[in-house]
Amino acid sequence: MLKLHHLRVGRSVFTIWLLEELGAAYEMDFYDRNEAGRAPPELKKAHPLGKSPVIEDDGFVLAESGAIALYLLDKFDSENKLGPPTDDIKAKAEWMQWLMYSEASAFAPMLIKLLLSRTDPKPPVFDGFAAGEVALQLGYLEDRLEGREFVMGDRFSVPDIGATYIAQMAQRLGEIEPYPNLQAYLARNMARPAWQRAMEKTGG
Ligand SMILES: N[C@@H](CCC(=O)N[C@@H](CS)C(=O)NCC(=O)O)C(=O)O
Repeated sequence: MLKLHHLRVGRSVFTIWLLEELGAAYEMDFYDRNEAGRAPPELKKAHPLGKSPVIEDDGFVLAESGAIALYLLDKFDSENKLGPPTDDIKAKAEWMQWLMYSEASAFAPMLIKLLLSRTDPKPPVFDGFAAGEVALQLGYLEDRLEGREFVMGDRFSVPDIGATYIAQMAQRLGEIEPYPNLQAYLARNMARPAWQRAMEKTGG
């Protein structure tokens, strides 16, 4: 059976959410962060980077949320409920852009902001960069969600999982307040039964 290596608390819960959306059969190994908030060394037995999520499927090991998501779609989404549009290469490319966006452009400024929240005094160069970039990325998502229920329109699909991760980070960092579309989007996605099941299975 497919196994997910899940580090508490972190982005692998979003892979669990996808597995739940897909109705996939899977098992989990759980890991807890150390006092410094880092992954324990045992996770390196699953994958050399020692990060989570990592999946194992019949001896095949795969890291990176986006790549894992595409593999899970190929394996479990035969009706293409959560995958890209298939009849228009531009719509498909746009879907890919949103899939990659959360781990690429959006994540780095959020991580800098998170690290700064644990730093005192804050180096002005980093502080200024993070403030501007977080506003740029969250403003971009906010504009994208104007008149749209999900990032690709009226259909929930895999890029919404990463975008929800960014929205949740924004909320945890106290940055979401100026963005009403993003707040409503986060609430809407976290009300989904599959998200609720992921919360129950991981303890939140
Ligand atoms: N780009 C990777 C990032 C993986 C990653 O950094 N995961 C974090 C959890 S949110 C982690 O394992 N951190 C533990 C550490 O670096 O010690 C992905 O999308 O899966």
